[in-house]
Amino acid sequence: MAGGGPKTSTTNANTRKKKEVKKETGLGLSAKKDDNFGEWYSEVVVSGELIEYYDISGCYILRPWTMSIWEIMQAFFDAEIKGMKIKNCYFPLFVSPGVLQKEKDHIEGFAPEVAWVTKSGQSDLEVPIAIRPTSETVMYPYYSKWIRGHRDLPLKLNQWCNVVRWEFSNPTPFIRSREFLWQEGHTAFATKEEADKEVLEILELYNRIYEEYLAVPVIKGKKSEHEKFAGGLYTTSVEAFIPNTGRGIQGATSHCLGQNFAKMFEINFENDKGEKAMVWQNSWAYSTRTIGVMVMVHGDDKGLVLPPKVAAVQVIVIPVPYKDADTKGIFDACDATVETLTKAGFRAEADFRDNYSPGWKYSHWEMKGVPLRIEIGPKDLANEQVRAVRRDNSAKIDIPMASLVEQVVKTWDEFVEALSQKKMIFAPWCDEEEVERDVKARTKGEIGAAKTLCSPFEQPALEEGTLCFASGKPAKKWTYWGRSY
Ligand code: 87F
Repeated sequence: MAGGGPKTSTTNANTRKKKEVKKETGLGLSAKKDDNFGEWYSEVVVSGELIEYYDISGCYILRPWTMSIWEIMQAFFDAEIKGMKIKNCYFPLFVSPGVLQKEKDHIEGFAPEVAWVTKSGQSDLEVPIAIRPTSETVMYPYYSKWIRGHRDLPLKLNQWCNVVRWEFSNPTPFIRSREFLWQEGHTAFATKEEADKEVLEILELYNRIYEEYLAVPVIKGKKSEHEKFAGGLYTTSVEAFIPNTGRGIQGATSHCLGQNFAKMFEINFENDKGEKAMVWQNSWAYSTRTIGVMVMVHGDDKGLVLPPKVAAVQVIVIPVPYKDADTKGIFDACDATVETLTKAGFRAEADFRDNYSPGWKYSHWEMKGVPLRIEIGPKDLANEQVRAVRRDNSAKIDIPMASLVEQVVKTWDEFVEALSQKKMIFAPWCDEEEVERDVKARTKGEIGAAKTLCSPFEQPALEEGTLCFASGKPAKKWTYWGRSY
């Protein structure tokens, strides 16, 4: 490369300078995502306050910033599976060696990864006890006990838990750790058709976690015979791709186990014809690996970039007071902004700490990946506006305080008032074209005629007896209104 020498030395000098800055302020990453991806990832999960390293290799502390992401995805998935009549349960962490050996074939390849408890205090246990790497062998003896007749089916259980796999290859936070959190679903059906259907329904939920919550594109598909879970009949998965490493990564799996485990654990039932039959089983899981994939895909040289749906803080409001500015006015405007956003359903916070400069706070919240920063300084206060800066693309826009969020109106007077304040309006409407035309005509004038923007697909509940803001007739739907280009 032409001019490689001087450029390299400048880069070195820059890196050194960066490192010094990092030391002084504790901010900034010393590795760049495109130059040294591995180093960048290790730094960003710690500096973004997701992870703290621990003194046992391959184990990591999941800090609150991580747990809030996990809990948001958990709330979604848990509600969805409850809607599918899957029930939560909890089986013990420990596995007796007897049952673990029972399904030798499937455990064989995995055996080196099983961790064992061999002592209590100073004395050796009579029989060592395994720690669950997954719970087939823990749960299925009880499936055999609980399932007797076709009326006991389907049996659909899930548990949210930790599992331990004593990995020897290079540990990576979230992606490959010796202990991780997951949900594991284990279901049993009378027919293969029911099992097949569920495999795909669960896979679609995994697809939605990645695409809707983590904004990571994935491919749904079926694993080859070679790559499938050896204990099962077939494996489906969602696969993501990490552009920086050029590697694919398994995002979650949904297996049809067929009748292999039913044979091993004697999970039989009397079918509706009075004959003895074997159940068809599925198992499926997604883990905290999802968070690692999201960090790898979206993070940049300034730190994490969190998708709004999973960010614990979606909007961070930062006061920018100058020496002789109206500090109280600015702080009050920050408070009011947080209140407006919170009322509208956003997770918003203000950073009022007086021992950090606004610049430091910008870097801090960028490192943590908060999707939107709102700055309020003296000029903003004077103009009754805020400055909004997006984390993902650094786009900056000034937004009038009045139009930060849409205004919900119920009456004509409220509508006119909101319109004069240049707000976007959300109102119950009777859905009659004549009324729509009438609103346009009545608002025509200096501020410009208002029209319908759209009725969102996701409709909030419309309480019984709600009236149209314009006609007073029974409202049929919620609709956005405003002046439009
Ligand atoms: C490690 C040690 C022992 C993966 C292991 O994917 C056993 C295993 O069975 C093991 N690592 N597996 C496969 C897990 C299969 C299956 N279990 C339930 C899932 C979804 C959830």
